[in-house]
Amino acid sequence: MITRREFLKISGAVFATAVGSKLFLSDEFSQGLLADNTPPKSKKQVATFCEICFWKCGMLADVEDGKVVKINGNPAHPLSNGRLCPRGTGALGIIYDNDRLKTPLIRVKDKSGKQSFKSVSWEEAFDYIAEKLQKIIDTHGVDKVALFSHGCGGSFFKDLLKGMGSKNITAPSYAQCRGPRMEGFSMTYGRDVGTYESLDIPNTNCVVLIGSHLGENMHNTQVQDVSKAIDNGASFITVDPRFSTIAGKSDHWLPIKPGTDIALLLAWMNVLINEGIYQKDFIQKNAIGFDELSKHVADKTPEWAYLYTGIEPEKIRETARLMAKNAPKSIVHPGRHVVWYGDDTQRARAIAILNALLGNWGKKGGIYIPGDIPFQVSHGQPFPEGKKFHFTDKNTFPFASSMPAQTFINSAIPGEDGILEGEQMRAWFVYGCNLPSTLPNPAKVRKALEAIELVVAIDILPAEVTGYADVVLPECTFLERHEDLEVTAFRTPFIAIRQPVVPPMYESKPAWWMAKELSKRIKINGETLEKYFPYKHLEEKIKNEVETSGYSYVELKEKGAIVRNANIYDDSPTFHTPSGKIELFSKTLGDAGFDPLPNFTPPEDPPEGYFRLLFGRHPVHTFSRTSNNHVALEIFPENEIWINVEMAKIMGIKDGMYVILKNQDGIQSNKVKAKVTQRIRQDCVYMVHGFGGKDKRLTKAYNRGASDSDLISRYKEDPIMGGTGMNINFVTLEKA
Ligand SMILES: Nc1nc2c(c(=O)[nH]1)N[C@H]1C(S)=C(S)[C@@H](COP(=O)(O)OP(=O)(O)OC[C@H]3O[C@@H](n4cnc5c(=O)[nH]c(N)nc54)[C@H](O)[C@@H]3O)O[C@H]1N2
Ligand SMILES: Nc1nc2c(c(=O)[nH]1)N[C@H]1C(S)=C(S)[C@@H](COP(=O)(O)OP(=O)(O)OC[C@H]3O[C@@H](n4cnc5c(=O)[nH]c(N)nc54)[C@H](O)[C@@H]3O)O[C@H]1N2
Ligand code: SF4
Ligand SMILES: [Mo]
Repeated sequence: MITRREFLKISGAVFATAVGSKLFLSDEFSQGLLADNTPPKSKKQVATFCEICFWKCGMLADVEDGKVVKINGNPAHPLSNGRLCPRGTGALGIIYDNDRLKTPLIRVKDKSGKQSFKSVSWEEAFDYIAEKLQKIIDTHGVDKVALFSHGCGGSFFKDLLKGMGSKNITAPSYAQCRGPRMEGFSMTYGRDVGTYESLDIPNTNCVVLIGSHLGENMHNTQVQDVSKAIDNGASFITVDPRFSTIAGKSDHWLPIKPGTDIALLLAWMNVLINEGIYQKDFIQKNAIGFDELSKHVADKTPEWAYLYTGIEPEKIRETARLMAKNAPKSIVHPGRHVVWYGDDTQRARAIAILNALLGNWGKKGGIYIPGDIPFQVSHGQPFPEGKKFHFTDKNTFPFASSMPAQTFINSAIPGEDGILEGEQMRAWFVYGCNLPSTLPNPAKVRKALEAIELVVAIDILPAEVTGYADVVLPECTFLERHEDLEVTAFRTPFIAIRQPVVPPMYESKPAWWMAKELSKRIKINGETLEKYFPYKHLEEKIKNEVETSGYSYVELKEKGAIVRNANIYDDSPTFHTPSGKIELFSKTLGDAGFDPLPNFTPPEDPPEGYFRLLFGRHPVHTFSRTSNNHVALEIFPENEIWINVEMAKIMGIKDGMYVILKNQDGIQSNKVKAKVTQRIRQDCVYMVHGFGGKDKRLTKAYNRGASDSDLISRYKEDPIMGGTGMNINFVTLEKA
């Protein structure tokens, strides 16, 4: 068999098949490392942290003769406590994936206009980007340059953009994920609950989950916390249209009608206030707007909520009393992926208010105050003020603390969405985001990717998004690179290191190096941007930071983390809201023309014959990131569509049968296996996100299961902060 490198030596180019105006590369020439059965000559263990999701657990990698053979949880790292989730231990399937990007690629056209990717040197790739980008900046302005980013290495490209003077930095993990929660909690308490939700689950007596499907949503530490709470006898109340894994471990499963959670939350408040079982002293001392809230929920009785939610009034009362009985050791989980119906900031507000009535802020078994660890970041040159793209009014949201990613899509195509010819965005860097499977309305995302003059994709795999790029930069995997230190406020605040476990394979390189090399080639006002990357090697920077902060770099390298204790409870917490109190009633929202207290509006019902399409996580997969990982695929090879047994019977659909989904706009899915089950309501169907790969270059992901994203042709924007509610699509099922 011929290896890719030999092949490139022969031809200097890689075959490609054109799709639309841009192309997908087919790569039949990759070949993995051969298994070696001889006993190892050298063995070592290296500490680092994971990047298979963004929880960043500490790992210890066993390396034998330069090859990673096993990945373990780091006992000295507070996010893993010696354990990893199955995705973390399956990281070998990422580093040794034959389909990895191996060299930089540039899109070229032959005489007949046919496009293909050409494998080039790093020099050539950088020079190509720099030339195109410089022209765009000089002609159209730096405000036409943007970055999509998800993951640690994105920070170096953020610095590159900031150095250029562009403020156009977006992440789908905001408006397609936890943005509404951030804004809802910030408006109520003056801060969000943080990336590592500051929930004292191990010490609590009652946890309420509004859809959060912990255990399938596999954030390691939180799942460990949940099992501690279960061992301690804590009560769980799970609200989910689907009997999730955690519903199976709960005292109460409330199979709510999708989209009606605000009604339930208001009814719970009604019970707590009506029966006088809320934390009165806490509210009196810490909150404003109780009288308004009290009036607001007076008629939101359990009987009222029953009409919308389908949850029996007595069940609503019983569960309200259960949370009140345990307060303040009682937590309503704020959720994480909360962009569901377009009224998501208001639902987050309702959750925040309910938590306030339980008086748990700063309390043991409640929402703790994360502790900080002293640390001195070394900065390069200060960044210029920076310019933002002139977004249309429709794409501007009053309370968006980050830029919603879909507004970038809406700024790419001249003649659409009010973007005039010549005023569109021109250059995109895409770091670690697979845009067509991440943003709603993927048809439009693909069109935008085609319209953008220069697309640079930085990825480890030939993910679909790279098929739309002009230049593809192959990053080495997280096991092969340094990153900035992870300095984290937590129950036990810590500093953690990512360092190469083995050297990068192929021609792949770390993001810091790419951004630094590019910085040498781009000039603003006659000066290059290298001053924003004031180090020869990133390790020099992090070592310096650790040592000037008074810690031992040797210790950090060896242990993987430096951990401190902190006092995380506070009986007199401070709230950085305008009033300095918890704002049950939000004047800020009211003044901006929004409901100052959350209101419930019933969602649109599915049309006759249609089901609401719901989606979520699987314990061994992360989005499309693991859809090509053979270790994960051995455990869960393809996604399924969950359908209620009664509905399946009526439709003649049997368990395990392949079906095609068609949405309200006529969009069809790949074939996908039906999972006929009692564990879901009759009005909705459910599937795991991240499947239905379309790109043949991902040999293992190609054509496996169906893509939820493709069926999300509609979304409803949250007018407060721009979150894209994606649970508003409906599908029918037909036998395949
Ligand atoms: N339909 C639908 N859409 C969703 C969701 C859903 O459930 N359904 N979930 C939403 C949520 S919660 C979120 S947070 C977002 C996440 O969406 P994104 O921010 O796009 O994140 P991922 O899907 O993880 O991005 C995957 C890309 O990162 C690449 N990658 C993996 N590791 C590395 C690396 O080390 N370096 C680089 N440079 N690239 C790497 C992968 O190959 C892949 O192309 O999606 C949202 N969109
Ligand atoms: N294994 C694994 N774990 C992950 C990830 C991963 O990719 N893989 N991704 C991580 C990321 S980035 C995020 S943001 C989180 C996301 O994880 P979560 O925040 O837990 O959220 P979702 O994926 O939106 O939740 C889907 C659940 O909500 C239910 N649901 C749908 N509609 C409704 C409704 O109207 N009301 C209620 N009450 N429930 C509803 C669904 O049935 C499903 O059980 O997971 C994280 N953890
Ligand atoms: S939760 Fe799993 S995938 Fe996420 S960082 Fe931890 S080990 Fe990695
Ligand atoms: Mo997310």
